[in-house]
Amino acid sequence: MRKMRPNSAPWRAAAVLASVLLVGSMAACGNSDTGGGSTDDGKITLGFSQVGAESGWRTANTTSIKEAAAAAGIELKFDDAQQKQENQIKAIRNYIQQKVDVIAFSPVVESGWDTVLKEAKDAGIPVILTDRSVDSADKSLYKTFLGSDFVKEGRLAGEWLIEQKKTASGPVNIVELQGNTGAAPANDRKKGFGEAIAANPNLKIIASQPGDFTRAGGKQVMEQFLKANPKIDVLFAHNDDMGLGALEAITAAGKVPGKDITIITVDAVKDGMQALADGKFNFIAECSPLLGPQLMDLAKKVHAGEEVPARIETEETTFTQEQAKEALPNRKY
Ligand code: GYE
Repeated sequence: MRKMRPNSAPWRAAAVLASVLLVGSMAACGNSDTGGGSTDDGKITLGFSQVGAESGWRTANTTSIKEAAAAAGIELKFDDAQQKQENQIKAIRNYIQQKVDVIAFSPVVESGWDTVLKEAKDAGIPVILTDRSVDSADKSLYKTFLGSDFVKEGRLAGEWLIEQKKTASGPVNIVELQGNTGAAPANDRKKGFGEAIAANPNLKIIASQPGDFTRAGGKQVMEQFLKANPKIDVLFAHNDDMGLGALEAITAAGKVPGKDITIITVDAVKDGMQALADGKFNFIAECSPLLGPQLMDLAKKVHAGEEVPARIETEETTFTQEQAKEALPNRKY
């Protein structure tokens, strides 16, 4: 298992090299006197199916992928599936038909991919999973999975809460806003958090519902939670956006976020970090969306038939309110 920060030196070096090559090839294109063949010949076409545009994380991820493709001289075909598996399957089938060199996608849910992945394999097109994984038993259906350890993120969130509540003598009522049903980060963050808080029987999840990773979803479900439960001590939201939506519901209910209700989220996008620095959130487990440069590097490697690690894990950290204040000025997303 290889761990590398997306902005670490080797990746930066790769990005610089890629842009040098790109500029070089563009210069060659512009010079018709060279007599050489089309420089487009060697250009890799990558078909990418994105989940949607549901969150700040997703927007940053899409930007990272588009910028990295341009920098690496890769022709990107991009499709936004609007959080629907059927749209992703359609996009992947289109890419197969168009005979792209490499297919990459971030699966909206974990199951139900075997048929389309088999079609890509039969067509000889390598597939890279990025951000989220699939539950296919046949690991030969894709080359690698690049992304975070979502179970760990949930566990880090739960461990922080255990530490905060270690002296609690009575019940601590927790509500949970889950990501979209069936998504790897929803399943895994729930699992990691649940396992960590099991260490203290006072900590109880009294309600847990999907808010689909959106602000609107977070707000709406939090309103229901507040109506149904007079005593809520903690909110664990599977991403910043749902936590930000929930803030509105909490304030409207006359409670003070970050004080009356402890709020823990995942991602650490700018708006989430601002809420943390402002004392409205209490803790964030980071999840980096800056996967573009690594993805382009992998696309080149699998296209060249090179072996790549089966799993590449993104390195991430956690933030308290104080740490958020320090990190905010340099936050890239
Ligand atoms: O946490 C959430 C987004 O798959 C890691 O999807 C991603 C998650 C991210 O909508 O904000």
